[in-house]
Amino acid sequence: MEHLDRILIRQAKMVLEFNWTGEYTRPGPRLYPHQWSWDSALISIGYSRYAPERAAQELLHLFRSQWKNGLLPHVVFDPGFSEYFPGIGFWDAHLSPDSPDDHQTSGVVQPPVHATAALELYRRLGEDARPFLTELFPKLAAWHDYLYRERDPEGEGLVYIRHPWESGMDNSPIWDPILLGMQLSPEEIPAYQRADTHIVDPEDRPEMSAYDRYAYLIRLFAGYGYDEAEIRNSSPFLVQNVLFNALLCRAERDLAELARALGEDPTRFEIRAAKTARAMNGKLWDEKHGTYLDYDLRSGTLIRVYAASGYLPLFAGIPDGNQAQSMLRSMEHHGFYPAKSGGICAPSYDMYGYGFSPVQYWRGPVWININWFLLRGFERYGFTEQADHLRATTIRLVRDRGFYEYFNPLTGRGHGSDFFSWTAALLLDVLL
Ligand code: 9YW
Repeated sequence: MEHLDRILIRQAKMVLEFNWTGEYTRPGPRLYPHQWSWDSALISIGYSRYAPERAAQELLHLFRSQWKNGLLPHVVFDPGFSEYFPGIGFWDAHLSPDSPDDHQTSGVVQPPVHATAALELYRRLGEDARPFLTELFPKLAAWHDYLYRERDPEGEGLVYIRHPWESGMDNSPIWDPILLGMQLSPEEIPAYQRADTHIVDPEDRPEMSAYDRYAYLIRLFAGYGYDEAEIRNSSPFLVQNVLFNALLCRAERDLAELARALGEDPTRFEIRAAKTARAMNGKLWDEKHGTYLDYDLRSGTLIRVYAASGYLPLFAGIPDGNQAQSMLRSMEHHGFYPAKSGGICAPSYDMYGYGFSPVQYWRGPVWININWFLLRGFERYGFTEQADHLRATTIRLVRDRGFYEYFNPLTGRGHGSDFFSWTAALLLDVLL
């Protein structure tokens, strides 16, 4: 191993150590003081490589706040930190009979990478992981059952998200058509105070108008006591998201493998994973552009906005060989793979797209988790040259610029939170 890589590995471990609270790992020091759901799964993948105890603790701590109906909340609050919006009082999760009695959480979810993380740990630890798996397996199954039961009412194999934050890509241009259509009167906008724009440059963060809509949706859900049937009837935002369903499909397959390891029946997970893959190919595949698109259940139309998440089905093995080839061509053509023009891979949104910004969060910047999903996807399909290039780019970006939350795809400059945990964790996964 190269000397520079050894230094980088030491630094990455220091970032995770710095954010470790004794119970879970914060995504970043000031901006994100609580526990976030998909962050923890990705962080656990990094820990699996060198600190398996921590990997287990991270996931078990998160699942202790799972709701009684299986919902896994996107944030588990540390009540000691109040400088975060939206906090405990804005979510009012206690209005749901399903929320936990002894933990404070949000009332939306994030992409389900948890079974994938648990399988990663099992692969590293083998039989030593059995006690951890025995505890986590029923909770993972309840989480996936919740998604297929509550979020897929028509039994299509595609689950819906009901808030942009549930995709993990808060202000992606994918949501613009829906958010633009949500015309709120001043009385409909709840009173709130943002905390993020005091900590990092407001220019880098989502717009006020987007936050008004995020806040509106939260209060709408709280007003219904988080009753899913009521929300389904009334939420203006109801989307079958490519990223979420691709990661769910992969996680279902990984859960089936965990079931096999534990001597449980994997059949129901295998059947659901296959159904999700079929539905994605049937309903969300855009043959002309060689990518997958989100579907807006309210308008009954595909959302024709091209984002890097449209290529994540590669991570789950959903496209066949021909589709995968055409996805590769499409990435090059649509500015997601700007290697040839000297740009930095992979912008989160089409570099030539109308809503592109090199600094604004999910509207263009490079995110290490998206790169990691794509890298593992390229490897899966034998796209060795592209995988090598993406791996080298990702390592260089972090080595030269720091452990940032996201990076400008034109200049490489780091933005958002420094000492960002999943950047460190996924880099460790790539390097170790
Ligand atoms: C927020 C913590 C989270 C991530 C999301 C990302 C951002 C903002 O930070 O959300 O305040 O929740 O968009 O994917 O989990 O890192």
